[in-house]
Formats: sequence, structure tokens, C-alpha cells
Amino acid sequence: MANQNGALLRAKALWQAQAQGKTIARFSAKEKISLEEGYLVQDEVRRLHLDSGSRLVGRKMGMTSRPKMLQMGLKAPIQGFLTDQMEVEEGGVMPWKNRVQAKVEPEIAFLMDQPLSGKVKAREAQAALGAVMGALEIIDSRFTNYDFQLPDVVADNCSAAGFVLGPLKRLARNLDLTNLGIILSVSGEPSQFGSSAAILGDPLLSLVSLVHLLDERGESLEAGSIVLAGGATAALALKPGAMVVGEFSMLGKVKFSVEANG
Ligand code: OOG
Ligand code: MG
Repeated sequence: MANQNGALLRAKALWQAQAQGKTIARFSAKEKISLEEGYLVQDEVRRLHLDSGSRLVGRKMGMTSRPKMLQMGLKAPIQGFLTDQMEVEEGGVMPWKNRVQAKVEPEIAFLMDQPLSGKVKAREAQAALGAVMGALEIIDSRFTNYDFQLPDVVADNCSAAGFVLGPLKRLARNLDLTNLGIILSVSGEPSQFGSSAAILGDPLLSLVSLVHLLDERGESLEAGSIVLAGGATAALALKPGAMVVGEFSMLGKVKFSVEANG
């Protein structure tokens, strides 16, 4: 199934599962699938999003921290895309419609001031930054019980389902992001505690990795893009009615709630 037709079929299976609020078995359960094939499926998933009227607004990194690698049993950083439709307004309500097994995780987000491409160095990535924000990512795997291998989850756009951005902090290039404390609370209960250090030792290195991963596929990062650097803690399961708050040293709070009657 290495051809584009195979990729499109798999993309449609993921797209339909999402539309129907169902999950499917991972592709690798049936036949071998390579990482590159996973990315070809993700390309088709992206096309389906864009054809349905969504706009590409940024990128996300996955598996960039030990807590996430341990939780999911996977080891290599991966990348996916973000659309305008995925954004949940800060303080807003996320509809439960079509959500199946949603989880939330705290992340550091960047807003790019300048584009980045090729084999960039950390120094160049830092100089291209516009703003940095505390963020919450909502993931919702289209694979039953989050049972997947790396190529499957890449195909499924790294489980991307939504994101919430905290207040913009300008002058990101002057901030030290290496050890910001993070608390994730669900419905008033502080439940996960972490540090931005969990993200490859420095979230900036996640940005560097992203640009390298994009470059391997002939892509680059545009100015104005949002970048999610990856979950700093293990993800927590969401339920209808949940109230979620992420608290970040220096970057402030970011919150949303989940629609009550799913
Ligand atoms: C895959 C998505 C990984 C992260 O921040 O590491 C990810 C998953 O956990 O389902 O978003
Ligand atoms: Mg994430």
C-alpha cells in the first residue's frame, strides 16, 4: 500500500472515523507500514482538512518528552499540522461532538516571526521567534485505545484534535524557556506537574527538530505559524464537563472547559 491511492484510502478511513465519532484499528495491525508511508497518509489527511475549508495555521511536535514517550511507549519525535478549526478560544468551551477518547496535555507554544527552513541551528531558531505562550493540546486518537505504532500515529496527524493558546508574551527570543514550572489541573484538582525542561531539555530544541523533520520532507516553517513543542507531562483523559487549567511560570494561565452534555 505504498502508493498514493493506499495513502488516500487510509486517510479517508481516519477522516470518516473522526466524522462519525468512532475509532479504528491501527493500520500496522494488518500490514507493515513505514514511517514515510505514515507521513504520506498524513499529507492526504491534511488535504482532506484543507478541502473542507480549514486553514493551515501551524505545526505540532509529538513525543518530545520522556513523560510522553513513557506513556505511549514510543521514542522518536514526530510532527503534524494544526488548522484554524482546531483552535479552542482561551477560556472557551470545547464541543464534545465527535470527541471519543480525548486527552489534554500542557505544552509550550511559539508564534513564528520569521520563516525557518533547512538545517537550522538553535541560535537561528531563537532569532526567528515572535512570541511564546503556555498552551494546552487536546489529542484524540482515531485509533481504538490509543493503540498505535509510530507510523500509525504519524498518519493520524499525531492524534491532533485541538489546542488552546495562553496570553501572548512578546520578546520570546529574550526569555529563558529551559525550566518553566507547569501545573495541569482538571476540575479543580492539580493533576500533573512538570517543567518545560522535559521537552528535549529546552522547547527551543523541539522547534529546531521540527524544522529538520520538515526539511527531510521538502517542507519548511512559515512566518506567522504556531508551533506546539510537545506535551511536557503525560496526557490526562477528558470527560464532558471537565474544566482544565494550565499554569506556567512566567507565561501565565491558559484554560478551557469541555461541553457538559456530550
Ligand atoms: C500522540 C501525540 C503526541 C505529544 O505532545 O507528545 C503529542 C499521542 O500521544 O497520542 O502530541
Ligand atoms: Mg502534544
